[in-house]
Amino acid sequence: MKRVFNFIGGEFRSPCSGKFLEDVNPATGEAIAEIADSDRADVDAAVSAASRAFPSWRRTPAEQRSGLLMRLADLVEENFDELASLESEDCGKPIALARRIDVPRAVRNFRFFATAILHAETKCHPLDDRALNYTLRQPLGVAGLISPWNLPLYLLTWKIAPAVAAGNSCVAKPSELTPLTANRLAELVREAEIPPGVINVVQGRGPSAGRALTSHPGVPLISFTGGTRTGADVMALAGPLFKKVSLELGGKNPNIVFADADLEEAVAGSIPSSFANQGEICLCGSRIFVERAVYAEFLERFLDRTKRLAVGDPQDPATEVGALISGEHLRKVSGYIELAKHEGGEVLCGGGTPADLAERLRGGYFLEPAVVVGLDAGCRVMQEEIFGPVVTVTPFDSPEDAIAAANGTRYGLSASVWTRDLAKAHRVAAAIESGTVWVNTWLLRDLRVPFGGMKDSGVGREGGFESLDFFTEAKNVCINL
Ligand code: TXE
Repeated sequence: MKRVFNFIGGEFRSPCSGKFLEDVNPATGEAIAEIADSDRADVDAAVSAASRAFPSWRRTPAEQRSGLLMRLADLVEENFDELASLESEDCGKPIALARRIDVPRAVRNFRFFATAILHAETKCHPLDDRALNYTLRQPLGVAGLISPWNLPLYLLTWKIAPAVAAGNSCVAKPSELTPLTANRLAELVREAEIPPGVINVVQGRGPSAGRALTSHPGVPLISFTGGTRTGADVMALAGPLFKKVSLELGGKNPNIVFADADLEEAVAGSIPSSFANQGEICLCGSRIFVERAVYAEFLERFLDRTKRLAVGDPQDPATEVGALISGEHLRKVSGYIELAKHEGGEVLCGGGTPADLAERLRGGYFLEPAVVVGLDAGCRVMQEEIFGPVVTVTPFDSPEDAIAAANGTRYGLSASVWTRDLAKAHRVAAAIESGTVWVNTWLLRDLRVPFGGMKDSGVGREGGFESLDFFTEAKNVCINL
């Protein structure tokens, strides 16, 4: 079986303990690789390698750093098909989605930050004729980058690219559930001739490798994307060490459809916002609120489309909904469908195993997309992040109702609003407590804009120059005139 090692100081190394974990294909339930089950000793080795690489990397001219990252972007693009296939096999997502979103976005992440550093500017504050204050932005050292399993290559590169473009070295810890594309990326890092130690990858579990990285005294900065509970643990470990921390956590995002919306567009947009990547995207709109006048019509059209989604083999280009990440996660999501019934909801479609799965997919973690109605806004199914293909649809009577319902959870990551009334769109967008509000669209990302969550959805903003700010420290130089 294929073995996945750590990538430390430009070399692939066995974990110090000699232990490996199984990596499972979610579509079949079968092991496809063994991955390094790293611990503190491996993290120490990776941080040492990154610390040794940092002084010369930070002095490497921006144009040269940029050139190396552009070369890496080209290599990701040259290996597009292989990476898309690996991503689909490792996390159960439809290959069409990996081709449309994950791999192109990884290429864009590298190109975006490789070019952004060529245009960086700094501020100068003249203090009358007495002094000039200018801001020097400097890299911090070794960046600790912890990423999840739902968009493995996309989110890993969203952290690596700005961190190293800004002149830091890094230790990345991908999710233990999806190690394969990070491993392939490490091979491409070597092929791109990025100096050894600038980008290191430590594979393994959160409680061992992840915690060791978060608490390592040689790592002044942690960028984390994952579950809200894990984020709290990361903060608790990093806080007393005064690390710079960015947390991108879960969501329970509202998707609000007003009666004056283009209903066809709202329905068409609500399908991917509910079920893309099996609902395993933190930005998915898992709570749909529809103005009562069009509720019945929306629901009918939405149900019709949901029932027609092609659920099955992730490697089939026609598949629209693949397998959930693990058996444990499938049980958790299915548990919420049962809970919805107990809480007084009605499951109008989905929630079962697709009937016509091929023989080799029978051990996979598939779930038909489910639509639930009739729940109260305060119940657990409408409050807790499910992170699967389960969506609630609820009517509302006024913009105030919709805003109150949208804001009535502990989360605040993103929202969608569907309306033709421009003034209403602006008013509602301003009132919703979330880091992003999309109007008449979903998941339309511009890499220049700040990205992150309010409330329990996270701390800090990344995106564009804000990412470069996060991965550097501002120093004020005051020149007495
Ligand atoms: O994520 P974890 P899990 C949500 C979603 C999901 C839940 C749990 O609701 O059901 O989180 O998912 C590493 N110290 N999201 O358990 O555990 C871990 O190895 C340091 C939303 O898979 O948060 C992995 O690399 N690191 C989310 C990463 O953290 C730790 C995407 C994320 O894993 C650690 C994924 C620790 N104590 C899940 N424990 C989003 N915002 O997109 C784990 N890790």
